[in-house]
Order: sequence, then structure tokens, then C-alpha cells
Amino acid sequence: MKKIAEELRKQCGREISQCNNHELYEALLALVQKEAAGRESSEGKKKIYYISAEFLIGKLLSNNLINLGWYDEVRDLLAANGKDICEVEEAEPEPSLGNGGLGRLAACFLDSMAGLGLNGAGIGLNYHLGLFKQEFEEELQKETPNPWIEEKSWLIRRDVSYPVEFGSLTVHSRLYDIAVTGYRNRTNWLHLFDVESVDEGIVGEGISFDKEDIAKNLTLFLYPDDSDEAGRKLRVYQQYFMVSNGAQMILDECVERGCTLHDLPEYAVIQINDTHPSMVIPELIRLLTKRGIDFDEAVEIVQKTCAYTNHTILAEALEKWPISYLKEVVPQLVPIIEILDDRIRRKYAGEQVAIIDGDDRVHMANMDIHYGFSANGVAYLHTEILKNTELKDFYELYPEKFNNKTNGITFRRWLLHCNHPLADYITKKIGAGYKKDVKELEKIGAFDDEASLRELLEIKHQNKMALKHYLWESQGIEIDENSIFDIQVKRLHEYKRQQMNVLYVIHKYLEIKKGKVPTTPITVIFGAKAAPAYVIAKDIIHLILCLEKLVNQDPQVSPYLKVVMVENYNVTQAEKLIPACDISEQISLASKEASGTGNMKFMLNGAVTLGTMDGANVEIAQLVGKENIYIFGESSETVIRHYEKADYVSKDYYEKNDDIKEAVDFIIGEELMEIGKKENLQRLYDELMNKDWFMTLLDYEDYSRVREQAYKDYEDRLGWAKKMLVNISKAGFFSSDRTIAEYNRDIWRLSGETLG
Ligand code: 26V
Repeated sequence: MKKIAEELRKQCGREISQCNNHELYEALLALVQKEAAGRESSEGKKKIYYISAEFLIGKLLSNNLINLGWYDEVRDLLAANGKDICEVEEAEPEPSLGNGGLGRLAACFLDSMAGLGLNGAGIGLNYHLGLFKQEFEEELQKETPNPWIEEKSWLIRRDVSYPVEFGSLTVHSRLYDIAVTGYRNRTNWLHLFDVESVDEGIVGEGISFDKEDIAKNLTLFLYPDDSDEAGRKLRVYQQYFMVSNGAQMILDECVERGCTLHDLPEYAVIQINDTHPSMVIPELIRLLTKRGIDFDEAVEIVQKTCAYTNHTILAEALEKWPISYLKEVVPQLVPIIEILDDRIRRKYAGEQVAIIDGDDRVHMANMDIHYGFSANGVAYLHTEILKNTELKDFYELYPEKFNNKTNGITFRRWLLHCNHPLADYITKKIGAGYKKDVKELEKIGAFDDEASLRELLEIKHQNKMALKHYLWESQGIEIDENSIFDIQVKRLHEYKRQQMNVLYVIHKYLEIKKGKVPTTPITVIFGAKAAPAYVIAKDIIHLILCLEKLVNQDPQVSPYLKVVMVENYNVTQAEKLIPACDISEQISLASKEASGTGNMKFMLNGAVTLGTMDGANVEIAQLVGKENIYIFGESSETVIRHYEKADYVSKDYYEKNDDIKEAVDFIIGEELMEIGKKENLQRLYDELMNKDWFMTLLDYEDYSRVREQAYKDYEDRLGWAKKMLVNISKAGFFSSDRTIAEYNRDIWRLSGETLG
């Protein structure tokens, strides 16, 4: 206590009580950085490099304090000086380096690698304006830049720079590092590459900028709009910049540790996070040959070093770059990719497994699978679908490469940090052992007596009060803490079916208007960003915002039903929403959600899942049993069959079911049309009626029935608390420590003695 107090005073230059929250944040940042650097370790011959376009790390101060074992001390010290650690936390801007589940997963994985003592690093890009910031204007999403880098930040500027050659220019990179503190363990680094010529001044209206001025725009935004060719090429520039820097750094580091390059797989393993970093394969081959290794051996070395993770079966998200783009942006890789393709074509006849297709597009995932040693899916069902359907041809060629690694989440952030009341309660009941060994969490399941269950309900209530307060303060929205908090937060995509949730809300609204009011009021909360060029997704946001206005302003309805769409949903908001949730909406069209990780966070925080048999929901259902989860809808097999036969006709469902008809018609009815824009609402209506590619109406009837059942069961408060308890107690499986231990056991094989 004394040491931290003294250091903090020294850092601030005055008494703690005299500092404002921002000064305290900066002083703590400096202290943590110093301590973290001291915990850097050189232990371990082999190193895992996790390359990813996204690292959705969230605010870092509190998590670092927890991992260093300083949190309680600092909280008490601040309190003793009249300061609130929560307010100090608020001074920190949230880094904007990710988009959704894939990026948050990468962040959880870094935490677990360091916590398990693995010799590992993340490699990515330092986007200055990140993913866009979402604002609502006239019930529409508006995108604005999201600058997050302040003069004092977690970024440490390093004296490391590499030349990166593009077809028309060469840039020189600059490395920035962020410390990844392991829970009571070593520090690893997240390496983020940048270019100093980047110029935030070129951003004009909204998030528009000159997409062709590469030197100035290269690390401005994550996922710049790719609706035009210049945008798509910029993504190729970014991807190559990331992997070329990464590959140069990996080779330099390994050589420094005694690697001859011939033995690279003994020193490095590279996990390719989805296809954005796939060019690391030809780039490494290029660099190895440049350093004197012959081509065949270089291919062999790379094949033993790289492993690929698939995060989606959606065809449109599987990257296929036109070879013409690569010729322009990275001409040096093209002959290599052509040879790689040629070798596959000589070996295997099937066009489906080729790397360069008949339209001269490079299938990045195909290259990863052929020229890596491992390909994994991210949940049991997802991996099965990859093996049996989407990547069947590859599975037949290389059954030994395929493996499943069910996703996980770090309990440090998603329980210890975001839900202090629940973490304290669990510690009080079963001790602190679960913090290091999540298997112990199951012990909490024994505390199902009435008094304990009431305590659990009281914690949930406290968290609902905190969320109510936050929403009021931050967005001026008023909600009823005694209502059911029914939450769907995730990226906006048709396959996730936020629109199905909306149809149910419309149905409820109409019921209430007709006089049928729910026993307990309901608060339906959404949070979602839509990709800037994804028109229908933005129309769905428009519909939600119009409905929010209609419902909340209707005095006849709003005592029973509220709709809330939080603005700019991000990690910080997730940390407030998840602990307060009663019902977790995980309602994707079966087969389409590879895993989901929000589902795990909600479960751990005592929400009950309402979901389809998709992604990791399948494993949640298996663990908690059918009394403790609300499952509805068609199976993935049925859905896949519908796609094969092309026999889903949304109009049939509309005609057959009066509730569906009424709710769908309401989208273009006069109440919403008065609030919203005809063009957007009509387009969404037409989409649902005539296409509905992700089969919203297929499961509506069952969804509505099961959702009603969940609301009914909620009335039995102790019965519900028991469900909460089972969910919490079974969540241990979804710790990313388990996931990372499996990656290490089956794929990375870093030496065991570093685990501990
Ligand atoms: C694809 C694209 C396509 C172009 C526009 C920008 C963009 C950005 C990301 C992606 C990759 C999508 C893959 C993805 O995010 N998958 C999610 O990964 C999570 C972690 O494994 C998993 O829980 C989610 O179910 C899965 O959707």
C-alpha cells in the first residue's frame, strides 16, 4: 500500500486528493506500465505469434490492476483520498481496434496466454481512428471517426521499423507495443504496427477520406468502406503491411534467439486469425528465400509454422482477392502464390480446392489450409459443419489438420472486473481458487438454498440499478429496474436476426395496445453497429430506433414495455450491460453463428440464454441442461437442407401466421412511417417478404412461444434464480484459459514448463 501510495504521489507531483480523475488515470497508467515491463519474460524457446486484424482490448487500467494483484489496494487508496476508482476508469478512452467477436476473442486469448505463462505475442495494426464511432441522427446510424490515442496512452513507441514494399511505394513502419499483463504472471506484448506518415487531417465528412493516398491513410481506419475498388485495395494494403512487418519481426526475433531459419518451426508458431493475415504465408516464403533458403524448403518450413482459424461459414466473409489487386499492391507475392496454386493443381484435380479460381481470384482460406499444418473451427458444431459441408473437400484431403477449439472468454474481465458483486459473492461462498482454476466454479452450484438464491437475485438487482443509472447518465434513457432485462448486443447482421427480435417487440406492443399487458414489464435492449455499406443492416437499426420512439413515448405501452438501443455499443458498455441481463438473446439462424462469445459472457453473469441450437449455444445447452436454457427453432441440418433445396419461401410463413403478418405489415404501417423514413422501412419490408435470405420468419412462431414461456418462468423468482445459478456454475468450460490450454496442447506445443 505504502509503495503504491508513494509512487502515485510522486507520479502526480502532489497529494492524491488534489488530483483530478484524468491525472490519476495517467499516473496509474505510468505505474502499471513500469511494473508490467518488469514482469517481461524471456522464458521459452518457442513462441506463439497471434496475428489478427483486430484486437478489441477494451479499457486496460482496471484489468491490468487486477492482473498485477493491485486492484483492491489501489481502490482503497483512492477511496481513502476521496476518489472513486470507477470514475478514474472513466477517464480512459476505449481503444478502437476491433469490430466484434473475432477481435474480442483475440484480446481474451492474449490475456490467457500471459496468464498461463505462455511465451506469446499479438501482432496487429495501430488504427488511429479505429472502427467508426456510431451516432444516431434522425433514427439513422451515422459514422464518425473514433480517435482514441492520447498523448499518454498504453502505446509504447519502440525503436523498431521495417521497410514494407508495395507495387508503387515503400513505407517504413513504426512499432508500438501494449503490455499484456498475465493474471499473477508474466507480461507479453501486443505489437501494433503503424506508419508515421499517416495523416488524420485527410478525413473529411463523416469517415470519408482519400482512399488512394496510401502513405497518409494506411493505418487510419479498421475495415475502411470496401464498397468501391479503392476501398478493397486499401484493405489489401493494410493486410500486407500487417503481415510483412509481422514476418520480418518474427524472423529477426527467432534469429536473435539462435534460430538458423531451417529450424523455424522449433522457434515460432503463427496463428492466422481468420483470413485477414493469410498473406503471411507467401510473405514468409519470400523472406526466407531472400535469406538464402531454397524455395521448396521455405514452403515446407512455412507449412510447419502456420496454423489457421476459421471464424465463419458465410461465403461473403471468406476473402477472395482478385489477382489483379495483388499484382498492383503486392506484385512480389504473385509469382509465389501462382506456384503454390500450381502445386495444388498438379496434386489435386478438384477446382474447389484450388487457390486461384477460374475468375482469377485468390481464395485466402484455401491457401491457409493447404500451406498450414492446422485448421480449426471455433465451436463443436461449427467445426463439424466445416468438416462435413463447407470445407468437406479439404477435410477429405487432410483429416489430420482439422480440429475444434471451442471459444472462451477471460474471466478476469468478464467476471472479476465487470461484476464485482457477483465475484465477491462467489469468493465468499467457495473461496478465491476459482480465479486461477475455473473448474472450481462448479462448486457454487451447491448453494441453491433459498437464502443463497435470494442473495443472487439481490446481486442481479444491484447490477440492474447500476445499468439504469448508467443509461440515464450517459444517454438520458429511463428504464425500470423491476422489469425483465432482455438483451441482444452484437454486430448487426441479418443472420443474427435482430429483426426477429424486433418482430416480437412489435407483436408485444400490439398486444399491449389491445389490452393484454405482461405480468412483469419488459425492457428490450439492443446494441449493434452495422457495417457502413451494409444497407439492410442499417435499415434494421432504423426500424429499432423508430420503434424505440414509438413505444417509449406511448403512455399506454411504456409502463409495460421499453425499447432501448444503446449508442456506440463497445466493450465498455458490454461490461455494464452483461451483468444486468436476465435474458440473453442468441437467436442466429442455426449453422450461421460460428460460436458466439457474448453468449458465454451472459451465462457467466447469471443470464439465461434464449437461443437456437447454433454455435456454442449447443455446448451451453449440453452443460446446463434443458431446464436452464430456452432453445427454439430449426436445427442446423434443416437449415442447411433448406439452402440446398432452395425451398424456403418467406411469404408462406407470412401468409400462414397472423402474428407474423401483423408484425411485418406494421413495419410499413402509418405509426412507424410517421416517425421513420419510407425508403428504409419499405426496403426492409420488401426484403423480408421477398428474399429473407437468413430465414427470419422460419423460426418466428417457435421463438415467440419460447420467449413467452421464459417470461412466464421468470415470475417464479426462486425457480429463475436456480437457473441463473446453474448457468454461472457451468460456465467454467468457457474460460479462455481452457481454450488456450487446448490450442497449446494440440497446435502450438510450447514447452510445458512455462505453464504455471
Ligand atoms: C469478415 C469481414 C468481411 C468484410 C467486412 C469486414 C469483415 C470483418 C470481419 C470478418 C470476419 C468475420 C468473422 C467473425 O467475426 N466471426 C466471428 O468470430 C467469433 C469468434 O470466433 C465468433 O464467436 C462469431 O460467431 C463469429 O461470427
